[in-house]
Amino acid sequence: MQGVKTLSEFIIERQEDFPFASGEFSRLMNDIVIASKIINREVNKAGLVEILGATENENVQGETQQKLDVFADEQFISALQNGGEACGIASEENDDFVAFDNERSKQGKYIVVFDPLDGSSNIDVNVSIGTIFSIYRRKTEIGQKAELKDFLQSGREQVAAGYVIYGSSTMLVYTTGNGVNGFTLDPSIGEFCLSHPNMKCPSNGKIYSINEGKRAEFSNAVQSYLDYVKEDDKSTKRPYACRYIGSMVADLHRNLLKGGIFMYPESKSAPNGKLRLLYECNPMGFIMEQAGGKAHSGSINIMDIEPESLHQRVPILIGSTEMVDKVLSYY
Ligand code: P6P
Repeated sequence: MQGVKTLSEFIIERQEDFPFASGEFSRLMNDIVIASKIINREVNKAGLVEILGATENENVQGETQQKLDVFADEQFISALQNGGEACGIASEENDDFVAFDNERSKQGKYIVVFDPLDGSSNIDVNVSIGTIFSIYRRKTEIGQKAELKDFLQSGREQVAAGYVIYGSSTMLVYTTGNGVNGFTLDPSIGEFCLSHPNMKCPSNGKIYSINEGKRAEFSNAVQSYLDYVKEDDKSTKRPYACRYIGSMVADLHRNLLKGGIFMYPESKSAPNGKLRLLYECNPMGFIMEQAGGKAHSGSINIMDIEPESLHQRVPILIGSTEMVDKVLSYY
C-alpha cells in the first residue's frame, strides 16, 4: 500500500514548484497549518466550551463577531507574526491591515490575507465552516513595514491560495499555480495527509448554489438562468439540483469535487454582492481556475479585478466552466 504523504513532505518534495526561496514557503505554510490545527481543535469542541456564540462586537462589515471568529483571527496573526515569513496580514476581522513591526517580520517577503472563519454564523448549528487564505509577495522594500499597496494586488499576483474546511473531516486544499491538492487531517498523528491529489473541477455539473430567497432582487440575467435550470422540460431531463449550505467554503468544496456553480451575484440590496474580493473571491478563484473551473463577476474575471479597498465586495459566479459560461450567456 502506498505510504501516507504528509503536507510537509509534499511541500518539500515540490519545493522547486514554489516561487519562493528554499524553505520560505514551507515555513509560511507551516505557520498557517499550525493555526488551522488549533482552530480545528476549538471548532470540534465548540459545543463543549464557552467559545460558542457571539461577542458584543461587530467587524468592519457590520457583522456580529462570533467568539470563534476572534479566536481564529488571533491564532493566524500570532502564528504568522511569530513565523517571521510574512511582513503583514489583512483579515475580515480587522478594519485595517496589520503591518508587523518586529525586526524579523519586517524582513518577511510576503503578505497573507485571510478570512479566518468563513461561514461562522453556522458554528452554533454545527454546519461546516472554513478558513480561506491567499499569499502575495510584498511590493514594498524588505526591511520596511508593510503598506496598503502590499495588499491591494490583483488575484493574478497571488503566489499561493488555499482553504481549510472544518467538516466531517478537516481538509486543507491549496494551490501555488501548479494544480490543486487536498490534504485530510489525520487526528491520530496530527498531520494533514495527501488525500486528493491533482483536484479537477468537472467542466459541467448538476448543482447550482445560490440564496434563492433573494431571487426578486437579482438581475434579469440571473433570474433567466434560474428559470433555465428549473425549466420543466422533461424532454431535456434537466438534471439540476439546488444545494446551498450558506458557508462558501463548504459549497465551493462540494462543487469543486462534484461539479457545480456557486453564485453570489449583485442584488438590489447588495449591488456589489456580499463576498469580499481579497480574502474570499480571489483565493477561491485561483483554486477553482487551477482546478479547471472559472470565477467571474459577471463583467470581468475575478482575478483580473484591480482592488480598490481591503474589504471590497464583488459579485461572483464560480465553479464548472460550462455552467459559469451558461450564466454569462444571459448577461
Ligand atoms: P447569505 C457566510 O456569512 C458567507 O460570507 C459565505 O460563507 C456564504 O456563502 C454567504 O455569506 C452566505 O450569505 O446572504 O446567503 O446568508
